[in-house]
Formats: sequence, structure tokens, C-alpha cells
Amino acid sequence: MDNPGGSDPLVIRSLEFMGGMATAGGWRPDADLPEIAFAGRSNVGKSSLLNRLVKRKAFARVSRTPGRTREINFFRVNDQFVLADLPGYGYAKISKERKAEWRPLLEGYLSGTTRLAGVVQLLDIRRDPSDDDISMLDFLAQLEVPTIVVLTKTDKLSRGAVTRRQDDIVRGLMLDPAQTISFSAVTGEGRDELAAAVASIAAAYTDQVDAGAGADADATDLEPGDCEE
Ligand SMILES: Nc1nc2c(ncn2[C@@H]2O[C@H](COP(=O)(O)OP(=O)(O)OP(=O)(O)O)[C@@H](O)[C@H]2O)c(=O)[nH]1
Ligand SMILES: [Mg+2]
Repeated sequence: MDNPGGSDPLVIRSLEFMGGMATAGGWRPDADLPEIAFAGRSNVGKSSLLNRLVKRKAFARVSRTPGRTREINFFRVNDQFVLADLPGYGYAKISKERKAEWRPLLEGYLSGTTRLAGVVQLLDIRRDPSDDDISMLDFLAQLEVPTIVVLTKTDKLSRGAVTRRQDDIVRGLMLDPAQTISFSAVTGEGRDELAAAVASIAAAYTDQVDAGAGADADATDLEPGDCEE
């Protein structure tokens, strides 16, 4: 057992691959659950992080060659929420045509998903954020969607360097340290912290929708012309 203390903040009871969305406006699964998307440049470790998060070795496909995840892949977790593995951006060797498809796909998904509860933005802890990373964070800020920043591949650095790089990135991007998680898909560092954050974003979204649905239901109970007594 991974967590003998039984304190796993995200126990995976069911996990289902729902399919992939290949083009903006193309097929996507029904959006009846809150969705949490995983974004970041190609090769930053999105698919590896998802596998760690759900504790499966090869659920999301991990690539040797950057640019492997070409569609938005959807995974349903515990019949409670959906995780969306986004294709990576910013890989220089991908053809221009493919790049031209990505931006509308990513932006269309992010701005068109009515139940987007949050986004996990990945950055490689060893690298300075790229222009693409910064425009993605700006785009998410404009959407006002709750965003968690995960700094990946911490196993490649010493403890001291991890702390230093984390401080630099948080300061450089003016991030909220409480919304920033250091992570390694190799050692599992940060998995439980991320799992707790994802579960809490999904739960907060569901609570908000339930509260909103209650208000709507009250409103529609009133027929035009209805009045009390
Ligand atoms: N050392 C180390 N390697 C990692 C980690 N996460 C991912 N990798 C490696 O980085 C490479 C890319 O990982 P992926 O998970 O496929 O990255 P991705 O962001 O999904 O890439 P695209 O699908 O191309 O956008 C693979 O060789 C992984 O094994 C990590 O935390 N530590
Ligand atoms: Mg991937």
C-alpha cells in the first residue's frame, strides 16, 4: 500500500479513459462533471504527473519524443470529476501546421468548457518559464479559472537547488506560494499535495454549482404572475 496511514487525499476508486478531442469544436465527452486540465510545454511531464496522481504506471501515455500527446485526453475519476491531459505547446520541431491546430484546440477547450473547475499549469523547475508559459498563465488569469502551478522534475536537482529555483520562479512570476507545488513523477514528491489540491478544486466547484442550481430552481418555481397570498 502506498499510504499505510490511510490519509490519501484522493483515493482512486474508479478511473476511465473517455476519449480524445482532436480539433477545436470536434468531438469531446459530455461535460457533465467538473474538469481539471493539465497544461504545460511539451515534455514538461504532464502525462507522467497524471499517472502518478492516479497511481497507475501507464494510464496517460508518456513520451520519449516530445509532442506525443496530440489530442486532449479525458479521464473520469471516481465518477466525480474529469482530468484533461492537454497536448504540450512550444516544441520547436513540430510542424507549423500542427502548431496552427494546437492553439485553437487549447484555447477553444479552455475558454469553451463550461465546467472547467481549474487548471494545473506545469513548469520544469530547472528552466526559466518560456514566453509560451507566460502567455498561458496570462490567459488563465484572464479566464479567472483557479490555477495551481506545479514545478516538475525536482528529482533532477538537489534539495537546496529545488528551494532556490522554487523561490525564483514564484518571485519572477508573482505566484502565490500556497498555489505552487514542487513535484517529481519519479519519487512521488508532491503527489499527495497535488491530489489534495485537485480534490478540493473539484469539490469547491461542485459546491458552487449545487448552490447555483438551488437558486435557479427557486427562481423557476415562480411562474409569471405568481405572488404570495
Ligand atoms: N526525472 C524525471 N523525468 C520526468 C519527470 N516527469 C516526466 N519525466 C520524463 O520527461 C519526459 C516527458 O514526459 P511526459 O510525461 O510524456 O511529458 P508531457 O508533458 O506529457 O509531454 P507531451 O505529451 O509531449 O506534451 C519523459 O521521458 C518522462 O519520463 C520527473 O518528474 N522526473
Ligand atoms: Mg503528454
